[in-house]
Amino acid sequence: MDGMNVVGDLFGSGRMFLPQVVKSARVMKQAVAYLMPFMEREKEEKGLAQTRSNGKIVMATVKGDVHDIGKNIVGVVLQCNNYEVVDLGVMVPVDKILDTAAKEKADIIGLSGLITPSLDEMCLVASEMERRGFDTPLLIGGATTSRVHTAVKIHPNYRRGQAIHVNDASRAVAVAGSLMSAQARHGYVERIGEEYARVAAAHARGEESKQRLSLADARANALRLAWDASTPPKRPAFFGPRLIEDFSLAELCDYIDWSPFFSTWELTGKFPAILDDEKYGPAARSLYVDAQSILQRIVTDCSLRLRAALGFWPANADGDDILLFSDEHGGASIAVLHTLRQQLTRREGRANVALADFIAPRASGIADYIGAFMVTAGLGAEELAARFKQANDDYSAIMVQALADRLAEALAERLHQRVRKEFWAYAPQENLGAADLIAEKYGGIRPAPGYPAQPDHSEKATLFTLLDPGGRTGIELTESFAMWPGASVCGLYFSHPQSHYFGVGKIERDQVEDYAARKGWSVPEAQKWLAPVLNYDPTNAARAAAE
Ligand code: B12
Repeated sequence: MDGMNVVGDLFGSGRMFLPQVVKSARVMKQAVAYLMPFMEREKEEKGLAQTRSNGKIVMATVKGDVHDIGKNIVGVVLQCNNYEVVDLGVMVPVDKILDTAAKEKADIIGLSGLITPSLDEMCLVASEMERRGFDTPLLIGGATTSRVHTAVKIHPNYRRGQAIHVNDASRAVAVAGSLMSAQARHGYVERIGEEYARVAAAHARGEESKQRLSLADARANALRLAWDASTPPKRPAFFGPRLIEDFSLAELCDYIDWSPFFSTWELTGKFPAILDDEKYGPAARSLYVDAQSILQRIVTDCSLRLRAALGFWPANADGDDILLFSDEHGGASIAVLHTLRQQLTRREGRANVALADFIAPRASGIADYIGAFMVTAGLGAEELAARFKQANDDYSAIMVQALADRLAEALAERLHQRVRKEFWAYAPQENLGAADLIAEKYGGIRPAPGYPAQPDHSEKATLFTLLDPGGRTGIELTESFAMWPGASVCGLYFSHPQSHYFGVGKIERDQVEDYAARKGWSVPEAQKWLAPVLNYDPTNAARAAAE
């Protein structure tokens, strides 16, 4: 434990990096597991008191969300610093989190999540903590969480205690330390409270001045591509959904984008340059060697299973929606994909884009097409990671998760390449290397529901119905539209050479009402799923309407 204190100090002062810490934790855990029976016996014989931890933390990925790599990393780092961590896993309902926290007499509660619907669930946990009379500090982490969201949306639900955003593992120890210190705690919580009040006030001031274009004006400035019957969009090789099974883990290794892998381990920089980075180089090289060795084991043992489904449909734009047809003779559409339009004021000559602009409008009479896909590389990942955890090897368990995520992205990349060259074949001669693929030097895009071009996660439900009605991929959608297994991706294919990625940005109430009508939702329902992109506060708007 003294050794781990040194590791903790070195990590805190930036002289040791995350992979080295997690690796040290493995030595510590395995040594403790060996020594524990002897230590217990000695304590009993000598009548010694139990050694106390620095504090107890109950952690969970919230209901509806499946992402836990960040939480797992934080858990290991806290354990290294002598905190007792009760990890409840993923998709944990609020009652289980709070009942466990009460039963375990937790000093701190920690929540994690990947996608924006989880932010709402975090607000719910905070308000339940208020209702049930908790005053335990509430730590918030995960990709879409932020200091502003914590200050503006989560903390106001929890006046009895303090919600605190923690953006990475290295900060988690300092925050927990301040909260557990009898001397520092009061001042620390007070400072955070004041800081969040300032953040919330600045946010409210910023909101007032952010008027956007009306939806009508934004539509008047839509992107108008030159649809020309003489160069019609290329027809795909087949229509409808298909399961594609001829992928191998080995072929995917060449399609891995390694840069995000290093950022997962808090080593930021572009691959392969990071291997020679002055600061991170040695840690990055050692991590890369370990990753390669586990990856080779996964390939040899086939311990992760790949699944991919894709499909193509005749399609035409109808305003901001995209209508899908079963065949090229038109008729009634079999599905509607809904898209959102940018409402920010654009510079002269720049359009207010929606994804629907990349598909030929119905009125053009031009036959156009759209594709969709869903892939996973995560089947088997949970079991493999659990085997490593069982052996007190969190380093390899986290590595498995990080590699499964990379393989899911690699599968999406490889499938998209085959779509361009083989299935849709609008670029059969394309010949791009791995770096060019990562740099997206090809024609066409594959935007995913949840990404900035389509922030509405619920659109995944339409893709699932179209692509995998029988559930043969093994990928499941949770109530928050997260995909299980975690290492899964789904999205759309657009082939138009001018299709590009963009961010919808914030939208106004007029678009929310229009979108709700198109989706068959009530306005409050639309506001719930579009919460992160609303350019107004629905609670203020409702209050103003009532006054
Ligand atoms: C890797 C990644 C993936 C992987 C892995 C996902 C998984 N296994 O769940 C793959 C490629 C599979 C993927 C898929 C998807 N992704 Co993704 N993904 C990312 C990416 C690039 C990094 C996330 C990550 O793993 N970071 C590394 C870990 C270690 O960091 P972390 O989780 O944030 O944790 C750290 C801190 O937050 C903190 N922390 C975390 N938890 C806790 C808890 C406590 C108590 C504390 C104290 C601290 C703490 O400490 C951690 C360690 O430093 C982000 C973009 C980004 N740069 O953040 C997008 C991102 C999260 N993804 C996004 C989306 C939309 C998706 C998809 C929905 C896309 C799609 N339609 O297919 C899917 C959903 C997957 C699913 N299972 O449902 C969006 C989410 C935006 C939104 N509006 O919701 C992002 C933000 C990208 C973007 N810019 O739009 N994704």
